[in-house]
Amino acid sequence: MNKTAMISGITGQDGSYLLDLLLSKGYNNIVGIVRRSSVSNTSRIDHEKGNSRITLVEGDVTDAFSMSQLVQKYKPDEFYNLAAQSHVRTSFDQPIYTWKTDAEGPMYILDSIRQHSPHTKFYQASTSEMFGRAYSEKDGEKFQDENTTFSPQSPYAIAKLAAHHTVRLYRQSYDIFACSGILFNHESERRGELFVTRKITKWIADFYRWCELQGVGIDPKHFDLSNDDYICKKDLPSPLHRERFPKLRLGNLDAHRDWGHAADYVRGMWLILQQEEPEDYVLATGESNTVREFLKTSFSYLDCSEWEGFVTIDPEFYRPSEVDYLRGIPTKARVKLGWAPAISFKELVGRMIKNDIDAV
Ligand code: NAP
Ligand code: F7E
Repeated sequence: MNKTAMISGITGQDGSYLLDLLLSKGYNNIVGIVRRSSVSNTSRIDHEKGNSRITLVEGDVTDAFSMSQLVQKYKPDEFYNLAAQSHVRTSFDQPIYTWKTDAEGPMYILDSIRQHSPHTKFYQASTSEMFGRAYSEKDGEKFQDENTTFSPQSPYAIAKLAAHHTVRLYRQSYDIFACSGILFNHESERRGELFVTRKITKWIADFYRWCELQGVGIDPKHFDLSNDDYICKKDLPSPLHRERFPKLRLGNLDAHRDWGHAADYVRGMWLILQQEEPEDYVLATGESNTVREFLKTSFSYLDCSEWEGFVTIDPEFYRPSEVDYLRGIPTKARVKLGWAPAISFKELVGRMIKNDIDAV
């Protein structure tokens, strides 16, 4: 297929799955924008190292000059802007940096397209975080879809909402094929280790291996759990004895999220750019679970039902403002794109647990 796609954020979770998808679709040139870094940041795409259909170029979305140069040089058929400071908690500590990357970055790219490559189709990674505390209600059920109002609750969500409006403005004002996918949480075996799902599955995998070394199963009966910080093997001289394992430290376990698998969601991104008309779409599973349910399902894969004693609630991981309930209804994507997620919540958790256990 004689098509050039440009991906910012190619080294991230979604960028790496999108790369796999576009290669499978036969794109003959995929240009990935990589930030300069003192150590390699390409581990998620190294499995495609040496593929002549991939060109990696240095660039940063906060640098308008570099965006303009790249768009002018490659004039891509499609531009997927996945680059972002994507961690919500971090955005409270680094709001300006988040704004520059997540709000100004997309504007630089869109304006480069307007000036130098108006035929380029543009995809923006919008987010369910833009809904914040807002929801719609039908028959007593809460949900969000394309008609739900926005009520952002973090610097991250505010920056993403600014970008979302920028996309709409450039589409309406300059006739650019620019679309936003409003994606609900999607995770995977390649998820960053500071997001709650991967933090949980990685901790469980490490703990599982540690238990194996101790010659015991994951069962509270083998442990003294009275210490807030450590899980100690029973019948040892003191809790400071070396045979102890740090507890899993988490914040709010009651937040609801609509979790899907990233491989399904990048397929949706691609479909959005293959339509006749540029439009915005919600991609979600329609199912919402709490962090507590994610924990329960994760531990259940190791036949452990009494996991509470392994977890410590740490105020450090609470946010100044929380998004309590997210459940997306992707009817528009199902009807217009023919999109539906193939991987269930339970399968997602199982895949992440297996991957982390295999990796330890
Ligand atoms: P991720 O794993 O954190 O990846 C972010 C990517 O952006 C990385 O490749 C990162 O590069 C790159 N990046 C950050 N700042 C940059 C800059 N200034 N210039 C160029 N590249 C930069 O995020 P993800 O989960 O794949 O998410 C992809 C996009 O979807 C993000 O925009 C995110 O906000 C959005 N989103 C994600 C979800 C989700 O649940 N995953 C849901 C809705 C929307 P390094 O590798 O060098 O750090
Ligand atoms: O938090 C709670 C936390 O950081 C999920 C990003 O991809 O999805 C992601 O944002 C929930 C929150 O994801 C910990 O308070 C409890 O309620 O995994 P998260 P997120 O904030 O939902 C959206 C759609 C995006 O767009 C973002 O880019 O889990 N939680 N304890 C914790 N969260 C973290 N990170 N760490 C904890 O220890």
